[in-house]
Amino acid sequence: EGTYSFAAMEAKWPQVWEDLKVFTPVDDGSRERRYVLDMFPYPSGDLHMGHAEAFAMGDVVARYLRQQGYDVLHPIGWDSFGLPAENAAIKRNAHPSEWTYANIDTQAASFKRYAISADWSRRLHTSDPEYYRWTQWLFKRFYERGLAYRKNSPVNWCPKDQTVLANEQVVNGACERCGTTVTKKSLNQWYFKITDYADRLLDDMDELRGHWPERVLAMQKNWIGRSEGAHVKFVVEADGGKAAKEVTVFTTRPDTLYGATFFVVAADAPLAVELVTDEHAAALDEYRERVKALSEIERQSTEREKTGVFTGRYAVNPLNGEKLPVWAADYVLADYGTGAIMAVPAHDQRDLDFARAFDLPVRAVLDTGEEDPAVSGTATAGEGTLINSGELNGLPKAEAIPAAIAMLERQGTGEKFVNFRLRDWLLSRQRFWGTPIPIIHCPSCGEVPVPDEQLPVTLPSDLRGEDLAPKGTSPLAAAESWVNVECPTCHGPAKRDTDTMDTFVDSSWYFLRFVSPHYTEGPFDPRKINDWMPVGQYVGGVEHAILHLLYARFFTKVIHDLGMIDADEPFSALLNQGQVLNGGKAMSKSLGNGVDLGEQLDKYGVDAVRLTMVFASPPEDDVDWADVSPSGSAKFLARAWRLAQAVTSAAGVDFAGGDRALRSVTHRTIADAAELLDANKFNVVVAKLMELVNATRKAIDSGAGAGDPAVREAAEAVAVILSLFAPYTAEDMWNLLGHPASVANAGWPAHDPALLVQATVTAVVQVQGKVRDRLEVSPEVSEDQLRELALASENVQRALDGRGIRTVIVRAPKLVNIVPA
Ligand code: ANZ
Ligand code: ZN
Repeated sequence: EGTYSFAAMEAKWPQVWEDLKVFTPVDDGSRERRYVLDMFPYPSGDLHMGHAEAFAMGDVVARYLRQQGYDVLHPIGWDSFGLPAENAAIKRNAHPSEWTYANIDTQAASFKRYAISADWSRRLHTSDPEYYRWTQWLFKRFYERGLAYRKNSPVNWCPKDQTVLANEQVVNGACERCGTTVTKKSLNQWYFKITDYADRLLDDMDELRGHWPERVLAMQKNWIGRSEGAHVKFVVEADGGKAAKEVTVFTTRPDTLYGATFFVVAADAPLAVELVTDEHAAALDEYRERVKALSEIERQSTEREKTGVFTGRYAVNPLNGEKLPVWAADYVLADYGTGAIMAVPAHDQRDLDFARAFDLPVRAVLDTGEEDPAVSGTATAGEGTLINSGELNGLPKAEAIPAAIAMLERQGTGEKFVNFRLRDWLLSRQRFWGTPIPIIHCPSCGEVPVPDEQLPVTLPSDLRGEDLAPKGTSPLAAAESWVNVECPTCHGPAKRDTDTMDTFVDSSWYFLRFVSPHYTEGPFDPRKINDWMPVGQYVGGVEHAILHLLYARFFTKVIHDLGMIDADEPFSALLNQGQVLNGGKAMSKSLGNGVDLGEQLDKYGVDAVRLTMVFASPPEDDVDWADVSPSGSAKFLARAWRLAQAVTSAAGVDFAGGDRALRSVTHRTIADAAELLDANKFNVVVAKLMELVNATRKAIDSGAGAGDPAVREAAEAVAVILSLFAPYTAEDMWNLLGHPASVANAGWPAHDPALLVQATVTAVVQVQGKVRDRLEVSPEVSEDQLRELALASENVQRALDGRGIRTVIVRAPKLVNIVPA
């Protein structure tokens, strides 16, 4: 008799699984396919508690689908380009690949110990030339379609990391990575034209509703930020030595045009400088300096007092010819809409605050029944009818909007316009450890893409340490033998583009590469891709709610448009697992509340840690490690394991003659677990499993006994269901029960619906005191049900022989006595 030893199991089973290729899909179409994917890790150090939680959840899904008979693709790889490797290389005078691949090896060993049911033969790393060759190839296809382009533009610049940041990487005006205040710099940068896909990215979210967390969809919707309204052209009159100029505004409220009393341009936009008269130029300059020092958050705060300067110019309202003073202010953003607005203080609070600060007129044009905003200081935004608005008077707001647009269109001064908050994706990085942009700049030919057959453009291997330190230009610029090349078109001297790609590019298509990671003729095998895509269940943290998921959706749509895949959404279902906290707070160095995953695994075993992650809460909720009990999980696992040890009947025994009460619990657990798993209620499944283990133990100790076939049936069901959460214990149980490895492919046990109903009792039916029938009924049968069943009995009807009924006495569930009239 052995005792439960997680260490012995962890030493024994991984090799068996590897030899049997248990987690490699057969991929031959003989079984329906399912693709389950966890967001791939970044190789910083070893795995941590967060990985342990996320990958436990994804593995439950993969293992469950495998038990259900699907051919499951559950791959693993690494998102292995990125800044931390480069910083480590600078510090250690090394090449970033050394740090990266050493960490990957560490993490891979931990994943294997953690028994992720991954197909290791499909392992990929985005920093491998075999991978980034195809990232470059895809970039070229985007480029050919006009979806990758270069433009000179002010960009977010981190003075410490010396690199450009995407808007998304600027958090509260500071660099997401190092917290340094971000400044602006003008650079020639590569962009992906994601804005071309804004409508589709928004509309196709309908397909995802119900399968993705509502909160993620809401965040994407808000990020895309579709606003319906109009573009309206105002002419800023010639003045102060400057010529007249047409300036367009974006407004969602063209119905309020008659209520515009002033005009505002973004103070930090070039337009402000262009418009200002000489007289006001110095004031504007000074104001612009002040604005630059503010963070985006401060600028957009509605709490802050409104500031601005008059430009000395007037804009003419196209509908009524009124002259509106043009101001420059920071509450109007340079990079939203057109960077200029018509201000309607009566109906827009920001404009009203500004009007009150600078004593500008307020004119209500919508009668909403509320107090006059000029008096109350509160802009009115409700429904109402138009006033003070010429030909629009009397119209309700909903009709006035299209009417105003129609007037503008007739005049040629405006048109309906849909504005998006979404910006094009800035993908250039002036860093080393990323995918080189496959473009050559030739003095005579201009931008020349590197021919496909010359891909990949590999990173030079001789740059290391200080060579990689930020200098404001890409470190690649210093690698002269790498930079200077022959132009593929004219064969004259030319230079490689020295920027590398945002690592979000690498992660925007890795799920496609997993389908055929060793394919050499393209990014993926066209004969295979539609077999697996889209991913049926994607699992990852909510921190990727916007960028990664939006970019992956964009890539998938473009690749779909290239005719390369059928799917135009990459992830049919998304699960955001919660975080692992300690003491109610996220684990962090500064709080010193980090929990080391390796130590937990050493102490409690892999299975106990995995089970705890899953059992502690629904998968979407956070787990507070201070509140959980891996030792409780470990005790439960040993208890389950001992069931298998106790069973004395032989494998293959017919369960039919087994104890009915225990069989009923087993079959109910199997049926409930499947339903709960389909709804991602993993924690409840574990609770049910605990009940089944208790019931089985009771049957062994004080009921049917260890030799009863029902006990074997229960122990086998425990092993199969447990294999989703605690693969080592389950495999060991399966082995004790006399089955060959692996329990992972045992198949989900079928449940017998007849066994789901509880055992019956016998109800006696009497007519005039004589027993006329016996009915098998549920112990829960109601009086009414039992009365109906008794009266429906043929024997009873024969005994009544057409007589009416005086009374029926029912004592559910045992007795019915019928007294005839
Ligand atoms: C006149 C007006 C009257 C407006 C009114 C609103 C209410 P969303 O919905 O976010 O798209 N706006 C336009 N561009 C802006 C910019 N660059 N910076 C700051 N504000 C800007 O908002 C569109 C509205 O925000 C536009 O409609 C404009 O103000 C303002 F009763 O025009 B509105
Ligand atoms: Zn050339």
